[in-house]
Amino acid sequence: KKEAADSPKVAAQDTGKKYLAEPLIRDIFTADPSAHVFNGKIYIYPSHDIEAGIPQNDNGDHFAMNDYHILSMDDVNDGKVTDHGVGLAVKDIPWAGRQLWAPDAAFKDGTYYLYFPVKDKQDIFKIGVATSKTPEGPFKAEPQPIAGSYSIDPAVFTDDDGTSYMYFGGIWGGQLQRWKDGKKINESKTDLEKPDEAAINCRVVKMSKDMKSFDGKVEDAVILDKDGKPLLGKDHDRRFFEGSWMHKYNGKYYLTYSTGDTHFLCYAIGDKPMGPFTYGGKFMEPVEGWTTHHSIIEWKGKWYIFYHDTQLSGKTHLRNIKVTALTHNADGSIALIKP
Ligand code: FUB
Repeated sequence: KKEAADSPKVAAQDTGKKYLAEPLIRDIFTADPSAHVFNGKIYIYPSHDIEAGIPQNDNGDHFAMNDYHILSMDDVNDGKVTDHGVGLAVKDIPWAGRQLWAPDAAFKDGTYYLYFPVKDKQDIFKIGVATSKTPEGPFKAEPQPIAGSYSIDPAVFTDDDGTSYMYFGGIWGGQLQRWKDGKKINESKTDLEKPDEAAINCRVVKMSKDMKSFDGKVEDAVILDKDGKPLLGKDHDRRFFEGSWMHKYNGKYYLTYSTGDTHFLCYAIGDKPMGPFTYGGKFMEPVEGWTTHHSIIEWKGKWYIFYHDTQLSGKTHLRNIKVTALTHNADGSIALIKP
């Protein structure tokens, strides 16, 4: 794994708070934490890693998760986490086959929505939605995946005008390379295998008012370099791989994501929620373990990143979630975190 080269600024870590950058929960393995502030508390929707005994491969078969535990914190400043138990399980999703990967959640008009990627019975990743009247669940899944969905890692962002958008996708085991304009195009196990052409983009789509379907066409969340050219497939240090998140800061839209096989978290900035976005830099160096996946929230006027590593197990498929401070610099960049 490499060191990030393009950001000289290092985020100040708050060493006075011992839980920062330490595992938040130790009795189960958790990963891919999507954090949200609901009802004045922080709710975390993570993957629940288990030892399934499946050897590690590039397809991610070793990530064979079966359910989600929903967690909450009264305050990011005390590090205490409540585990609300199982909020949704594969066995309760009528269309699901295997592998419950990184989820996200949203709230609208008295209902909480849990969005989840899982392979269907034909082993194709689709994205489903489940609902609950409480943020901690339990959630009830809709009988079918969201029409027009594919691939993994949904992240739902609601803009100031109340419009919600889903960002999604992940290449390699996440199968995004198999799709174009909503249709299956190939069976590649990695990417488009066209290193000198534009890289595969994260996808973005407006959510319908019912939050259970897409409103309009799934678009590419295009990431351009400083010269306005799309990042290329061979640009593994900067191109989108998986694990997107959206947050708004000072009126700008920050698309953040993992570069996968180069293990960075990067950001790209846009003027509109659906892009295009201009690549801004790396903001987290590689963590322990192959995957890196995050979410970003504002809490009491400060910004935090929830992420994971493998500190507790040393195994790439048995991860533990963490939180630490995130700093926006005055020039709009995000300070580099050295985990
Ligand atoms: O947890 C399974 C997969 O690993 C996620 O969907 C990816 O983002 C990566 O973290």
